[in-house]
Amino acid sequence: MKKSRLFLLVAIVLVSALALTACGGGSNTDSGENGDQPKTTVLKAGHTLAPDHPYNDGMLKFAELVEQKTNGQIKIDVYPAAQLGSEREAIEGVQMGTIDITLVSTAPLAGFSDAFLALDLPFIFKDRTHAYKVLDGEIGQDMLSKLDGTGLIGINFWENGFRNLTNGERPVVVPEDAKGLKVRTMENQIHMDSFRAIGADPTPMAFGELFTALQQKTVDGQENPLPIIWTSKFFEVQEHLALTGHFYAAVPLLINEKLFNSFSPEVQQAILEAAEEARDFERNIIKEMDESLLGDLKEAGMQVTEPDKAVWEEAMKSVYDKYESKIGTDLIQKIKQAAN
Ligand code: EAX
Repeated sequence: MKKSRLFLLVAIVLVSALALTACGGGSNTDSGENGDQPKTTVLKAGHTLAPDHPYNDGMLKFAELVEQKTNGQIKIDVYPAAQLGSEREAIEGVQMGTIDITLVSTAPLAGFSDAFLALDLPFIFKDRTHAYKVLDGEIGQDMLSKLDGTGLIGINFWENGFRNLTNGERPVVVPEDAKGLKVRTMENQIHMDSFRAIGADPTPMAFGELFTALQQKTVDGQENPLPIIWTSKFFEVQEHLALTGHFYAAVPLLINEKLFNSFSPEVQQAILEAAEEARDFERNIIKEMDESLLGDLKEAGMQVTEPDKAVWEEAMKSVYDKYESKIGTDLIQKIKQAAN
C-alpha cells in the first residue's frame, strides 16, 4: 500500500476512532487473566491454495508480524486449501464477517466490483516491474479504494503471477493449437472471452474442483502460474505446458471493513505495515519459484513449449475492443504507459 494511502487511512481512523479504547470484532475474543490486559482477538484468514504455496507462506508471515506488532493483541489463524470455501465464497464471507481476511486473485472479484477489470486484460503487464509500479502506485491504490463501503477493505496487492496454459491433449505453440480445447478459467468474463478469441472453449470453475476435473478429463486444460501448477500437482494430470504468460494475476489482501474500522489506530497501522512486509516476502518467494520450477516440471514429465507471446497478444487483443468502454480507455492507456 502506498505510504500516502497508508497514512491517510490511519489519519482518518485516528480522528474517527479516538473513542475506541480497544480492539473489537474478530472471533474468539478473550480478555487477559485479570481483565485489565488488552483483549486478544483471533482472526480467521483463508485462501484457496495448497499449504506449500507462497500464499500460505505470506499469510503465515503476515500473522507472525501482526502478532508481533500488536504485542499479541491480534492473532491470525490461517486456513489454506479452500477450507473456508472457494475464492468467491471467501470474498462473500469477508464481506459478511464470517471470515475476517482472505487473499484472492482479482479475477473472481469481477463479480463484486468492476474496479479491477483492467488488471485481468491479456498481456496488460510487460513484466513484474511494470505490474508492481501500477499495483503499488496510484492506479492500484485507487482500485483498492473503490472497495471501501462494500464491506471489504483491500489492503494491498500480493502476487499469484503470470499465467501459463496447460493441457492433457497436445503441444500448444500458436493460438490455433488451442482451438477446441476445453479450458478451465477463473469466473471472469475477460478471461473467458480471451480464450474464446483463440477458438478455445472456456469453462469457469472454482479452483478447488479443478484437479478432479483435469483428472476426469471434464476439462482438457487450465491456466495458472508455475507455483500453482507445481504445488497443486497439475503436472500429474497435465502433460503439456505452454509458457504463454497471457494474464498477470494480482492478489488483493482483503479484510472485513467493519472489523478493521473497529480496531484502534495503532492496531490498524500495525496491520497495514505487516501487510506491506508480508506482501514483499510473498512476492519474492513467487519470483524464486517461477525461476526455479521449470526444471522440476520437466523432470515431472511435462512437455514444455515457449510460444511467441506477441502472437498470442495479437490473437487475444479483440477483448480490449469489447471491454474498453467499460474499463475506460484512459485507464488502460495509463497502465500501458507505466511500462516505460
Ligand atoms: O488465486 O482460481 C485460480 O486459478 C487462481 O489462480 C487461484 O484461485 C489462486
